Amino acid sequence: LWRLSSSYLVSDVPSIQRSLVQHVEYTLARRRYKFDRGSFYQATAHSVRDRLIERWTDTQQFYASRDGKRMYYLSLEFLVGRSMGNAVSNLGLRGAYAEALRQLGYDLEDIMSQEKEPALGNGGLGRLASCFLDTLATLNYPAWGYGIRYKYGMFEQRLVNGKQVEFPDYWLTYGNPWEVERLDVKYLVRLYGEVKTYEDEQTGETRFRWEGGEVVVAVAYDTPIPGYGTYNTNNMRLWSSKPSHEFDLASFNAGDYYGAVEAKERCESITSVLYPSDDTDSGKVLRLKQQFFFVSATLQDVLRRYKKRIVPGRTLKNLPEKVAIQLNDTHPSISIPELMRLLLDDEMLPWDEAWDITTRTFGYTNHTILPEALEKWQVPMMEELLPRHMQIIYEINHRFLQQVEDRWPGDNEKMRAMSIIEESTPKMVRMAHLAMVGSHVVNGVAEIHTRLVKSRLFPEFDQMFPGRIKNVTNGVTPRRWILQANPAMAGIFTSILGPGWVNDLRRLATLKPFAHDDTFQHSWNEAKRLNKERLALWVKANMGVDLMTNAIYDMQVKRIHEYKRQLLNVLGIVHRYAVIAGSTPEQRARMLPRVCVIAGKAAPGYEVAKKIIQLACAVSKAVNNDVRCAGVLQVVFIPNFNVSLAELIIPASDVSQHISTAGMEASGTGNMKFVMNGGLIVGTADGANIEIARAVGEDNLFCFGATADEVAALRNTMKSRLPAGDERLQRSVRMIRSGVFGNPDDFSQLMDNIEPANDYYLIAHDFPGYLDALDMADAAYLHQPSWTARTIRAACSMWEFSSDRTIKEYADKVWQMEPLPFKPPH
Ligand code: 26M
Repeated sequence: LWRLSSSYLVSDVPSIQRSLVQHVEYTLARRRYKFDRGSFYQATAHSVRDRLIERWTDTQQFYASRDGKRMYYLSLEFLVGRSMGNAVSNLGLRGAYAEALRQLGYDLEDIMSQEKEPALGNGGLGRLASCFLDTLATLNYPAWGYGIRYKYGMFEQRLVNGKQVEFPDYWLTYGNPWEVERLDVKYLVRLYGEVKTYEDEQTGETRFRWEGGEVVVAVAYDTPIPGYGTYNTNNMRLWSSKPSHEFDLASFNAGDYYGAVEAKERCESITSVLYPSDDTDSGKVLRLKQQFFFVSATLQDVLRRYKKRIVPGRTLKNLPEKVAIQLNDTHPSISIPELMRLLLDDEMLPWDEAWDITTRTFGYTNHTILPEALEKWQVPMMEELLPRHMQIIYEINHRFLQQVEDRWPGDNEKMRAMSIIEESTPKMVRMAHLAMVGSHVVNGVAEIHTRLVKSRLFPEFDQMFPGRIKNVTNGVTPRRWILQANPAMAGIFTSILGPGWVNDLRRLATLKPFAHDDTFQHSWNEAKRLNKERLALWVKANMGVDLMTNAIYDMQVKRIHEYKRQLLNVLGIVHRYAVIAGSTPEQRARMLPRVCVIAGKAAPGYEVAKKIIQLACAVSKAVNNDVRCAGVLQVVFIPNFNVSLAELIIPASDVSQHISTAGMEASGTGNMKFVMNGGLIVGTADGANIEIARAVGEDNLFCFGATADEVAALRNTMKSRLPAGDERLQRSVRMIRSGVFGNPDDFSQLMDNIEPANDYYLIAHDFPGYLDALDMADAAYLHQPSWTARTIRAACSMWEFSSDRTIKEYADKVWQMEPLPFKPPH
C-alpha cells in the first residue's frame, strides 16, 4: 500500500488540466457538459485540495514521529477568508493553475471569486487567529487550531432603505471542498447531570464523578493550513455537534418520540450559529454550551494524542513540556476547570499536581478591557450545566483567595476585587479572573493595551504574579494582506527583491532609499491607481455608483462600534459637505477630490451602531446626489464587509481612519494592513497605532485627540465644566437635526449622545483635532512626490507588524516551542 501511494501528484500544466477534467467527471459527476464558473471552481478546488492533502498527511505523520512540543490555538472564531488563492500561492502553483485554466478558457481570478468565504468569526479576534495559523505553518511550528464548525457564520449584511438588515449565512450550500470530515474522530461531551461522590478503594480518599445528563457527540472536520514556501502543512480542526446513540436509546425507550426528536435537534443546534457580537457578553446558555462542547472535545483529543506517544518515565506531569494551549480570549477558558476535572477525576492526580500541570499548559490572550465585553456566567446556570466544573472553580477560588489572604492579610476589599466569583445576585463567575489565575502567561495585544491590562484590569493580579502579564503586539500575515490582496504592489517588491520578502518582511527596508526614485514612484503610483480602479469597478457593478479614481481614497472599514467612532467620521464628512455647499464653483474646482469609504457590520441587537450605519447611508445619499459635490466628494457605505472585501478595499486606500477613543481599541489590525498597502493613518494614540507611528515615523501618522490618560480625567471633569462647543461641529449637528439627511428623529439619540454632558466617547472633545489631522493629511497628499515617498517608506517599515514576528515572540515568551520543518521526500 505504501509503495502504491508514495508517488506524488505532478503539477505541470497538462497534469493540472487532467486533474481538473477528472474532477469534473468523477467528483462533480458531469460529462459532456458546458459547466458554469461555479462548477469549474469546485473542480479547481478539488484539484488544489489533492495537492494540499499529500503535504498535510506527510507533515502530520512527521510530527507524530518526532517528540517536539506542540501548540494548540483554541478559538471560538477563525475568520479564514477564501482558501483557493491562499492555497495556490502557498503551494507555489499560482502560475501553473492560471495557465492551465487560461488554456481551457477560464480566468483564475474570476474562478477564485466564485468561492463563498467561510465567515466563522466576527472581526479582529477571529481574523487574528487565521493570520496566526498561516504564520505557524509558514514558520514550521507544529501547531493546530481548534474551533467550531458553525453551520451559519457571520450574518450577511444588506442595506434596505439605508438600514442594516441581517440574513443568515448558510455557507455550506455547495459543500466545502477545503475540509475533510473525520467520521472516525469523535468524542462524547456531557452536559447537565450530577456529581457522584465515592471512596477510592486503595487510598480511601473521596473522589468525584460527573454522570448522567445529556451526551452529545463531537465530530471533527479538518482543514489543511499550508505554509508559504515550505512543505509543512498544519491542521485546523473544527468540531460539529451530533446527537449520540446512547442518548437516542434512552429517550426513545422512554416512549416520548417527539420529545426525543426535539432533544436530538437541540444537540445539533449547539454548533448551528456564530454569535454575531464582538463587544458585549450575551450570557446565553447556548453560548456556554458551545464553549464547553468545543473545549471538552479538544482536550480529549489533545490528551489522546499526548498519551499515544509512549516514552519511558513520561507521565502527565510532563504535559507542559510537550503541549502548550493558547486561549484566544476567555471564550475557551472553561478549558481550565475541564483539564483539572480530567486530571483529578479520570487520571486520579492529586490537586496540587493537577493544578501545576494546568497552569503551566495554558496561556491566555486578553483582547479587551471594556467591562461590558468581559465574560461572566451566572453561577446557578453553570451549576446546572456543568456541576463538576462549578465545584472545581469554587475550589480554585478558595485556594487562590487563601493566597490573597497570605499576601494582604485582612484586606477584604482585595479579596472582593480579585475573587473569581463576583458576590452579586445572582453570583457570577468572572472568566477573566479564572483565566488569569489558571495560566502561566497572560498577554495583551499591543503595548498600550498591556499597560492598561496591568494598571486598570488586573492591578492586584500584576502585584501578586509579577511578570505573568506580558505584551505580544499583534501582527497580520503578509501572504494574504500583501501578496494576495495587492498583486500590483507585491509585483514591484518581487521584481526588485525576488520572492523572499514574503516571509522576511525586514527585506522591504532595503527599498526605502528608493522612495524618491522616479521610476519606483511611478510604478508605485500605478499600482495604487490600478487598485482604485479595481475597487471602482466592483462598486459600479455591485452598487451602481461611479467612483472617481483621481481622488484621495479615505477609508474606515471595521466593525461598527461607538468606541471606534464611525460617528466622528460621519460628522467630519457632514462638515466637509457643508463647506462644499457653501463655496463657489471656482473654490470647489480647487478642492482635493475625495472618496470616503465606510464599511462594517453592527451587532444585530446594537441599536446605536445600526443608527450610525443609517446616518452614514443617509449622508452618502445626500452627498452623492448633490451636484455641488460632483467631482469633489463621494461617500459610499459598502455593504457586507468581510475578508474578501477587505482584500479589495484596503489596497485602494490613501488614508485610513483608526480613530477610537484612546484606551479603548486593544490593538487594531486593520491599521497594519492599510500601511503595508501604501496608505497612511489618521488616528488616535490608541492600540497598535502608537507602535506603528514609532515604526514609520511620527510625522507619517496623522495623530489627534485626547490620550488614554487624558480620557479618564476628561470623563471626570466634563460633567462639571462643559467645554465650549466647536462651531463646525454645531453646524454639522444642526444639519442633521434639521432634516438635511432625512427624518431627524432617526438621529436624535445619536446627536443627544454627543452633547458635552453625555459625550462618553469624547466625539465633541476630539472633533477639532480630528479635522486638523485630516487637513494635515490632505496637505501632505497634495505634495504628490513627497506623499508617495512617505507611503513607500512607511510600507517598507512594517516588518514588526507581520504575524511572523508576533508568533516568534509567542514561541519565545509563552510557548517555549521550536520549529519542526519537514524536508519533502522529493
Ligand atoms: C463574547 C460573548 C458572546 C458572544 C461573542 C463574544 C465576543 C466575540 C468576539 C467577544 C469579543 C469578540 O472579539 C473581540 C475582538 O475582536 N477584539 C479585537 O481583537 C483584535 C485582535 O486582538 C484587536 O486588534 C482589537 O483591537 C480588538 O477589539
